[in-house]
Amino acid sequence: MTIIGRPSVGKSTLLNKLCGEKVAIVSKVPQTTRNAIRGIVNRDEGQLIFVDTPGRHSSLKKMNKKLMEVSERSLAESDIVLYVMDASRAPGHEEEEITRLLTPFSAKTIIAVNKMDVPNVDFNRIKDFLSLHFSFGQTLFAISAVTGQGIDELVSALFAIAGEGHPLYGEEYYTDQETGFRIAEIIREQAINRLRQELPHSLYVDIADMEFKETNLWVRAFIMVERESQKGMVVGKGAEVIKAIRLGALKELKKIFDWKIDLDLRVKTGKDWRHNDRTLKRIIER
Ligand SMILES: Nc1nc2c(ncn2[C@@H]2O[C@H](COP(=O)(O)OP(=O)(O)OP(=O)(O)O)[C@@H](O)[C@H]2O)c(=O)[nH]1
Ligand SMILES: [Mg+2]
Repeated sequence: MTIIGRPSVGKSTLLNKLCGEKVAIVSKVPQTTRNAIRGIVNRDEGQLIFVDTPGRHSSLKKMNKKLMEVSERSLAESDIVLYVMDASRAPGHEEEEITRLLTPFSAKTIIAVNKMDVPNVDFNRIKDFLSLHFSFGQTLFAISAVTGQGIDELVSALFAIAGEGHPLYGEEYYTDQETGFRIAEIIREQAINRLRQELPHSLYVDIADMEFKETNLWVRAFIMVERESQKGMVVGKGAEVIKAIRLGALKELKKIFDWKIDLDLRVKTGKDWRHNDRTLKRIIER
């Protein structure tokens, strides 16, 4: 099933909570997720497969259009849609566009209103919006992907409507992402969380080389920026920023993988990569 919603509503945080593992990266910066990211939930009732998608945002920029295609493709392939909304923000123009997009799928859509842990959230504001713009029937869940409030009820409801089927993955799987992609994403998350302004949107991570050397996994990765002038900001004074990104990434990777990882991390310019069709295709469609 597809997890869909506008940027920063907590889709990736929810996916991680559902799977009990860090499957997708999370940040305060909107449009963190750039790919369809699969998370697998195994319970006594069976298996559910979730696909996290890039936040729906209205912009005609080349990269945004590619990101929007990712969620539309996933939507078309899904039996169930999990529409995530943010209780702490008023629904606006973007939310109206999402309800329009989801109208043909309304019979198979479940709505989760996230961030219910934020003080003074206005749940009724969301209800009123939905009754105006969407036929949502009984399927509205108040949750917090951070505290876990309402998650069990949501999962039970999802199992109930998913019906019986054969598990696609072995029980030990919680995602199907390749190692190189996960490493690149963790590095990107650490970079996003340490950089400001436009920089988080201006970068991607390229794994140039990856090789097992006895018990260690040796990785050479590049943080790719759009312009030569951005390199200095990623490196920082006395290389402080890139060192912090590297150490932060190693700490996170240690939680995910059993092997020791040697990470050679550098910064490189991929001039105007956000306007390059081939690069966009490679990093978004994969
Ligand atoms: N208080 C609170 N914050 C949350 C909750 N869920 C997510 N957040 C925060 O909201 C921000 C965005 O979370 P993400 O999970 O990256 O949001 P997303 O919808 O995947 O965003 P995109 O990938 O950009 O579309 C992060 O700072 C999260 O910590 C929640 O239930 N409560
Ligand atoms: Mg996300």
